[in-house]
Amino acid sequence: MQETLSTAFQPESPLSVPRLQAHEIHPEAFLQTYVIPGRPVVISGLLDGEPNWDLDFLIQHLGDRTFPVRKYGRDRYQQDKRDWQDMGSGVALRSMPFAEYADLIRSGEAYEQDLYLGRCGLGGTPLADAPVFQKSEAVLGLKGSMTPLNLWCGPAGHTSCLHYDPLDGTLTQLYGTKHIILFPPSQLYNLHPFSVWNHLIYGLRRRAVYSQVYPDRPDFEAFPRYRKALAQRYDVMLHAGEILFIPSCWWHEVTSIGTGMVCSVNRWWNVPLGRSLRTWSKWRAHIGSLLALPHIAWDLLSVLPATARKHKLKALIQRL
Ligand SMILES: O=C(O)CCC(=O)C(=O)O
Repeated sequence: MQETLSTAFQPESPLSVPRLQAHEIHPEAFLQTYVIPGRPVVISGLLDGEPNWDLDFLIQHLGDRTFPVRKYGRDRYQQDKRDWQDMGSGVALRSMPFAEYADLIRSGEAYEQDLYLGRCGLGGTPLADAPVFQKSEAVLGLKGSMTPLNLWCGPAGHTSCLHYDPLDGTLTQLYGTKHIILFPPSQLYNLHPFSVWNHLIYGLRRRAVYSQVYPDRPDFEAFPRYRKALAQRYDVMLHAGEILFIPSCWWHEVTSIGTGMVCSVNRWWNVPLGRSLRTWSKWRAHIGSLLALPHIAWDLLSVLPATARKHKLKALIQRL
């Protein structure tokens, strides 16, 4: 299988995210130290005894379920992001049963075309209520989940580009390793985000929560403020059995490393009110979504008379 592309640029001294062992955690202390202020943290030892979520395990539990697979295309990362017409959940989708996608991973085609199974809800599948998640969420004292569990799975070498989410997230690593670059919300403008006005033209295909910078191949001439952001860069290697708490509006770029398949599950959580109100990035994301509404309404209207209406509606909902 393929090796991950080597990176051309290394920051001088990235910061590191604190790590906790499951037995050290008290839910109230976790809430006060990490959730209320919004600090990222890696937790180990909560998934001990969990079976390997390798391809055979996933085929056994999800093989006949159909998922929307994102078609990124491998040459995308050679392009200037300002030329991108879509990103994240806005990219073109191809629906297929998980077993078929697994074949594409095994044959190397998923790597060649950068086909990624991103943010696929596990609701209604045999893995939806896997006890391991209930146990780990209870230990962390997390309450107010806003979404079901989502699967993020694909070939090593895939990168989910630098972006932020308006909700708190827990990313649970189940197979393989992901390299995650993080920046705090304070670096919003130093990361040169796409403008919110993009949403008027592109709807949710080009999002204001994405950065125009490649953090490991920066074009300092085009994006000079990125130099300042580097002083606030954190790097994490998230291994199978570890959970990363990503507070709302923390920027993250996630790269699957090594060889073969890499798999995680995430969930998003309500943000404590005080932090939610004072984080401008969150408001900005919501303003972007509001500006996208006319475009979404237009997409909906144009889908209604279409022949493959059900399929196109599904693709639209996946983007939201
Ligand atoms: O694992 C990935 O590829 C991306 C995950 C992500 O963006 C998240 O958990 O918020």
